[in-house]
Amino acid sequence: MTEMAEDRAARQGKGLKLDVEPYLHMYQQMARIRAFEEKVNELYTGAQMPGLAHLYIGEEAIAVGVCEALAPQDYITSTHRGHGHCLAKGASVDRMLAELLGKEAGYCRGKGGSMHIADIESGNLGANAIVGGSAGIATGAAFSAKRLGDGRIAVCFFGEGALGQGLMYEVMNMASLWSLPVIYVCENNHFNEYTHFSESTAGEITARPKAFGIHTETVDGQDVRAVYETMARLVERVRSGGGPVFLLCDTYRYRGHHVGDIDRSYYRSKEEEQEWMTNRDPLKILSGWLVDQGLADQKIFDQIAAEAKEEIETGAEFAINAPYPDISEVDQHVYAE
Ligand SMILES: Cc1ncc(C[n+]2csc(CCOP(=O)(O)OP(=O)(O)O)c2C)c(N)n1
Repeated sequence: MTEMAEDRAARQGKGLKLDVEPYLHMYQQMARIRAFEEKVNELYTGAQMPGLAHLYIGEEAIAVGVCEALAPQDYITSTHRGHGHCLAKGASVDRMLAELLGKEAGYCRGKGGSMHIADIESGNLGANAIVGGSAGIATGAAFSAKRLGDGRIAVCFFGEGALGQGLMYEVMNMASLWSLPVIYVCENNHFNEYTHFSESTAGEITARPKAFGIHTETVDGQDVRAVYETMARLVERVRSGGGPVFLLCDTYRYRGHHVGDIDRSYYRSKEEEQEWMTNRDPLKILSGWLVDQGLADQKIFDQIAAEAKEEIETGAEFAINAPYPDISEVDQHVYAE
């Protein structure tokens, strides 16, 4: 049983109220990610941000539920849709926004942009513009952790589209053979760019890791409590030498594939989007549950949203006013040896 589940059982047994703080913290993390992404959209549409960004709005419960179950020293790798993963693992809003705006204070001195944020201090080995690209990095990190015996584990976030990449199968094979401490977290938001996953992925997704003998579970990616509790159990299993696992999360991105993908009617309906936003929203699911339990009221959620917005606005102001890197360093820090 996870710590939160134990606490729940113990308190319910004694007729005590649940400890609300961990849940409010998860709500706050999701609200921060949403406010961040809304700001990115605003910066893009206001022509203040160069390049594109792929928004994570709608998928927040996965990044938060997963990262809450990890230790600070554990590794993650991320994707082109990576802002939520970076924030959930502890990246700074200021430095992320500075990176998106091409400023020197950014995580890559402004030379990587949205899809290349890495933050070694928080264990984030990097977002990756290559679909499936980070699977090798996460599996390599797990291999190093096992060799060093340092107790770390690695989480590899990826979209279901990455299952079309051969690298995924090479690494799952190695991870299984060598019993590596790695968790493959597949975020199935139903689309690869503008194509429904049923048109690009044959058979059952879960059959693929199972073919390598990898323990596989499925979770509702809109329910942060379910993601957290599943992950906490899986983390314990992997950390204690149980070998790799694969977690399939069912989710949905509310916005376009990227910020410029406005008219989506040719590949999905407005009704479908509305259904997810109304009935499957991760923030509403958690707040609704907390209210039902008598643990919180709407005032708290409004306050958290206002604080998140303020933090993001302050970060954006910092990033907008920050200097660009000097022209003399245009060819520096862009090549890894
Ligand atoms: C190797 C590679 N092929 C194609 C692309 C172009 N591309 C960028 S995102 C994307 C779809 C990815 O879908 P998925 O992995 O499910 O992630 P999602 O965007 O749904 O989060 C594609 C095909 C790429 N970046 N890298």
